[in-house]
Amino acid sequence: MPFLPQGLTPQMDNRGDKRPAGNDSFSTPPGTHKKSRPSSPEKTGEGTSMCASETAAINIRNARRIMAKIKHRLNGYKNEDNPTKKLIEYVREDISKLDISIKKKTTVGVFGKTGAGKSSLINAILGEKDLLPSGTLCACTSVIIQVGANVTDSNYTAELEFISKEEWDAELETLLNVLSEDGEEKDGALFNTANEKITALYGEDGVFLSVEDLKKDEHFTNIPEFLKSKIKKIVCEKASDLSDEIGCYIQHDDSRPGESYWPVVKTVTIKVPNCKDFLEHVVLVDLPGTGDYNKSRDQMWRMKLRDCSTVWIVSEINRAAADRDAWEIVSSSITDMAQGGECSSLSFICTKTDDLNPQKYMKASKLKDDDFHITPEDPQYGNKKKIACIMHRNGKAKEKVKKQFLQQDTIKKHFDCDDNFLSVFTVSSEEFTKEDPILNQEQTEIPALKDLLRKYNINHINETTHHYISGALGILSLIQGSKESDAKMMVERSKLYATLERDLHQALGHLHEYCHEIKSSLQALLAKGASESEEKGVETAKEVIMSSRHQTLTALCKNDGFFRAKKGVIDLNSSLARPMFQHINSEFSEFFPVQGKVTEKSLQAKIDQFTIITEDLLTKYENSPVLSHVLKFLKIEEMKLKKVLQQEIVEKKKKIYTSLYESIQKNMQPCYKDAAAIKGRGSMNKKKDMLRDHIESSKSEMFQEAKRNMVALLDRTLEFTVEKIRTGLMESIDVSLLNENTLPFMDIRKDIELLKMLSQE
Ligand SMILES: Nc1nc2c(ncn2[C@@H]2O[C@H](COP(=O)(O)OP(=O)(O)O)[C@@H](O)[C@H]2O)c(=O)[nH]1
Ligand SMILES: [Mg+2]
Repeated sequence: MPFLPQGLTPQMDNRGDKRPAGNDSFSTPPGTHKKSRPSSPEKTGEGTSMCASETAAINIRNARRIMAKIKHRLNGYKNEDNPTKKLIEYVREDISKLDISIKKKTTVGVFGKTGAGKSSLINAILGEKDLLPSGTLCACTSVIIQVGANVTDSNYTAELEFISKEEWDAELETLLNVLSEDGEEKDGALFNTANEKITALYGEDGVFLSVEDLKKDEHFTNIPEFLKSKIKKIVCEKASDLSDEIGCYIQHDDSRPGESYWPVVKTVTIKVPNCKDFLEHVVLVDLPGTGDYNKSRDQMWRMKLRDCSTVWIVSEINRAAADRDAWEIVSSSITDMAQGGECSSLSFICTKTDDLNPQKYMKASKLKDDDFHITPEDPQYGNKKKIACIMHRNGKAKEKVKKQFLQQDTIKKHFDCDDNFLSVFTVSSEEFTKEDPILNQEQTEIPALKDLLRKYNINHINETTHHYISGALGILSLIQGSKESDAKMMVERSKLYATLERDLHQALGHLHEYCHEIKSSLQALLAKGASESEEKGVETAKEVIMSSRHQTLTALCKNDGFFRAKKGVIDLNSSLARPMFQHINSEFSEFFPVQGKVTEKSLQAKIDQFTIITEDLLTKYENSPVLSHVLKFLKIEEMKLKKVLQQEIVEKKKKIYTSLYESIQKNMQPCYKDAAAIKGRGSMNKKKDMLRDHIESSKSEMFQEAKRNMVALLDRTLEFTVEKIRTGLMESIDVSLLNENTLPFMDIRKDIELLKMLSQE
């Protein structure tokens, strides 16, 4: 069958890709700067998701109102006796706690080389073609840009965070060193970056100034915030104004030497109005792939990456299928995304799909007009041909990228890659933004990406809403369960208390056993890994040292063993630690999976299974007018506790995993510092010797210490988990069963009915 391109054959489906049918411009909220697009067919796909988020938002508002009323009514009981007062206080506090966010924002990491089209893509998604500056030839800055929604007013804002003045002073020394190197030791890429940084900040003559002169505050009168280590805030009414203002902080501009400040900027956080529906709980982070050896920016880069729940790899469609670099960036940072992070899916985004010459494309692909069912007589022939070619190439690119992904062994090894793990998009930001596009919006696939963001946003809202409403119902159950307390009931209460206390003790015992098992298992793997690191790790590290050029070596030392060069990452600590990591990686992923799939062996599974409020118990007390409510309250408290733990464990597991690396880095640090300070003739060899000697002399202790630290951290996390469940549940059990306190009668049947209705929507 000949290939029938989309758009020409409306009856065809989306060929299995994940794009939901939807057309963007017709459901943008009022006030969004969007022009109408007559060439696009109107669809309502997005409408449903908008409604869902709106409903959830209304529900949570209503639930809050109900709970505020309850709190207010509790205020009326001021003169109660002591135990009751305490109970009232507990309930009031519990209501306030419902508002504490249980979920952090979803971070989307946008990866890609300079020029790949990241900024244009983000602009297109935001519907703000002028927001992020795009397209300058030498935009090789390494500023991290975060974009989120401004939900408070209609301004465009930016917050700039600078590196510290001390750090810049230290970097200046390195930069001048790089610039003064000559002959064989000169490293072109480093030299250019150093040159650019100095000229950007100080102008053309900067390179002739001494370190002392360059350090002077007078160069920074335009950015007093940098000297004071403060955040600089910029607020504008229009996107283009903000773009103009932030340009000099994020972009290199050859034509304005001395007026760019990007070398001292660490992150820029931009907030955009009118995008609440897809960015309220989502942050897009532009993670530039270019390297320059700035320590704190590198740390920030890794920290941000560890926070990403999904990563977008952006690459031009022309290169996409063969873009080794794009996969390389991911592979080289894989553990910061997997075990050391919380990434659970990847999207590969092929950009600039409109950039195509139909004649050449058809010739190269051996395609004829017939294949596209078009004839030159058609008045729309030219456009139809181009659209057909674009869609044809898009289809092919998707296949190729997916095929290529199958060969990415590193990535596959670290992630549990099911069919949903990778999605591929073929986008044209240009066509999406143009006044007279030939592709309709759907074909540009920008709406599909926006839908993806919207989905993250809605998930967040739904989860928060669910948490609030079920928590509120729990509290109301407690109120209902605290209003009757004759002698007979007190006996019943004590009986239930004893049962729960016993069951809790028992269940925690099982959890403890499990913790012990995973601890010993990790310990054993680490021990094996440590002895292998002593051999193989040390060997590889020495090779890295020996094969590094002088400036790379210096950069490596200045940057505590980690250097993100333009060509890729060089990491001495990783080389040392690799065998240890290799030994634990797969088991570690089993204990702490992040991809929503809770493996049998995982701590999360054990927590999920943990319960002392069993179905049997609920049935047994089903008809008790008081205790049935108490149990409902406890069940919900238990659920809430588990939910909070789930998030905390993800954060803790990242720390456990990275502790291995950090231990080794810490052990090496004094040596890096000393080596970096060696100057003068023959300094390269002296540096190499120093590094090798240190590794050799400390290897027997270094890896053992890393092992001990990791096990200790794991131990603390497990202990924390068990203790949190114990104290949390015991407190709830105490408050609901132990005391003779009763709440004054409050008729809350209506409120419960209302909340139940909200929870079902
Ligand atoms: N034809 C075409 N050009 C694009 C598209 N997206 C970006 N570009 C161009 O590609 C260049 C680099 O884009 P930019 O967004 O700055 O890339 P970044 O460095 O990854 O942020 C600019 O000249 C853009 O105009 C697109 O969809 N189609
Ligand atoms: Mg850019």
